[in-house]
Amino acid sequence: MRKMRPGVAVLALMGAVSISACATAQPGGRMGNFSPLMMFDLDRNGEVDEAEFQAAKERRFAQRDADGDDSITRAEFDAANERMRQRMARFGRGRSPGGAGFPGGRDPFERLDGNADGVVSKAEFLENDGQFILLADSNEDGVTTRAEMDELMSQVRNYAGQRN
Ligand SMILES: [Ca+2]
Ligand SMILES: [Ca+2]
Ligand SMILES: [Ca+2]
Repeated sequence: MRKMRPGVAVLALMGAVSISACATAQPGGRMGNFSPLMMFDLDRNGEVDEAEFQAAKERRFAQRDADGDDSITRAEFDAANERMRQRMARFGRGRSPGGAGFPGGRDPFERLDGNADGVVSKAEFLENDGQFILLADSNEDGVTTRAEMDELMSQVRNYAGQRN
């Protein structure tokens, strides 16, 4: 019995994973082995457990909260994304992953901003960031493995292919 359906939930994820979907569309590049799991796999052992997931979200929040006031403005969020784009460009990717809009529809900032007040609080970020990690944990053992993430990614790609 499969818990996950490649439908609404996957569609909701597509904004979050659009960067990796672009990366895997270029299998010959050096980013061909990129997985969104890596953004949370702090010890690089190929899986993310619950404590690591929380720690990674704390770190990701701190990376985006440039002025350290425990909230992320749109400007801070955009600046952090720009830094990520530049880092990915150094990995040899010619195309900017942020340039093509968000195939999932919703802007990632709006998805994080739960109460839509234009600012992402730390509580909102910790609640909403990286939900695809939880969704990918198909056997619900609290650990998301690279294989589980690859499975989710292939479902997202299949679903995107059906829509195009
Ligand atoms: Ca890990
Ligand atoms: Ca801030
Ligand atoms: Ca699992």
